[in-house]
Amino acid sequence: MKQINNNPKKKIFSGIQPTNTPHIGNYLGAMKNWLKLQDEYECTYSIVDLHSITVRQDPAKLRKQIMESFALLIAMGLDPEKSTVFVQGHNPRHAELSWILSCYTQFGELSRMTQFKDKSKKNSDNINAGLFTYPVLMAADILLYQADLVPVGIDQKQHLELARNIAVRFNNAYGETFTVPEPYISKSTAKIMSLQDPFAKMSKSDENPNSSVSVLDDRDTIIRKFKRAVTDSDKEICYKEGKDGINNLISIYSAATDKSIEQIEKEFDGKGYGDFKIAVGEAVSDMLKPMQERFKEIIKDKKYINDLMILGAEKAQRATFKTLKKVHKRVGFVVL
Ligand code: ATP
Ligand code: LTN
Repeated sequence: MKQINNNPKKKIFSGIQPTNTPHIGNYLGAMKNWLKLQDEYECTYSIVDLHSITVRQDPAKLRKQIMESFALLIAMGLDPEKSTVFVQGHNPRHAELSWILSCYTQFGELSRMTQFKDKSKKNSDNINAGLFTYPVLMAADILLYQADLVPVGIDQKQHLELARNIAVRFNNAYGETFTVPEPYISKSTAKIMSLQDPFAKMSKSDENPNSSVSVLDDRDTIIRKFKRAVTDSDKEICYKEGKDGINNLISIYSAATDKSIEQIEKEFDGKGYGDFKIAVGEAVSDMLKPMQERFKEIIKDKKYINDLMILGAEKAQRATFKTLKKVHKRVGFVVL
């Protein structure tokens, strides 16, 4: 008899590019939420290697970073049995659905994507077609797994909006095929700013190493980077308009310690920026320590990582067979 599940868990999909070691912006803006959601939802998390080659990568370095990013997700506490943790390129259905959805996406829509505009300015010698169609691949990632929710930082909101539009357009043309996904964005950590420029997002591709804290930085490096963080010439540690550097540090400290802004303002009442910056560095280092220790163990065991990648690939492929077949039928392909 067919089992009827009246209360299926809602589905989550998210991804991170293996372009560099994740920074605390990636961790607080996205990855930490991934962990929080894994018990309540059916989660699928991916190292999106296909996305990363829209910008030139050194092959040996990319391979190492895919292994490391995957190991970090496990070290962070994602459970590969409970959730699906996999490398995007290990499930060929992403690229296949991406092609189909690109025929349901307008050139004008893609031209409006602010990340495309920013990245083409930064990589003016390599404005390739992949950089332009990248949001379609992201839509395919999400829609292929029928995700209800997508935990990301605020910079991905526009891409998610596009994924929703593509889903609605396809559903309207062919009948219900895709779940229309919602963004899941944590307010206080949606956009962690650069430590060197509080008006720019902390970014993996920033050339200044002092602008971001990698999740694998050691304690001394973390504290040194926070000590050098650009703030203002004021003295008061409080969260208010115009104090962008301090506001960013308060958000980071709050996320690392689970203290509220009021508690933090009270704690540092009468103290100077110097003390506060050291406290933020220490708190961030404490937050990252368990993950760093597990990472050191996992990364030594290549077979373990490989086996988990195979498990993830199998689960990802199994989860997407039905949806892609349905899409083929709906558009009129001959399904064997
Ligand atoms: P780049 O800046 O080089 O494009 P990235 O730092 O944005 O890279 P991604 O792998 O593209 O890294 O992003 C992974 C996740 O981290 C996404 O959900 C993204 O929204 C989130 N994220 C990235 N930067 C920040 C940030 N500064 N604050 C909060 N979340 C962020
Ligand atoms: N585009 C995202 C990474 C990404 C993603 C996804 C995030 C690729 N596919 C699907 C959420 C869901 C980025 O550059 N941060």
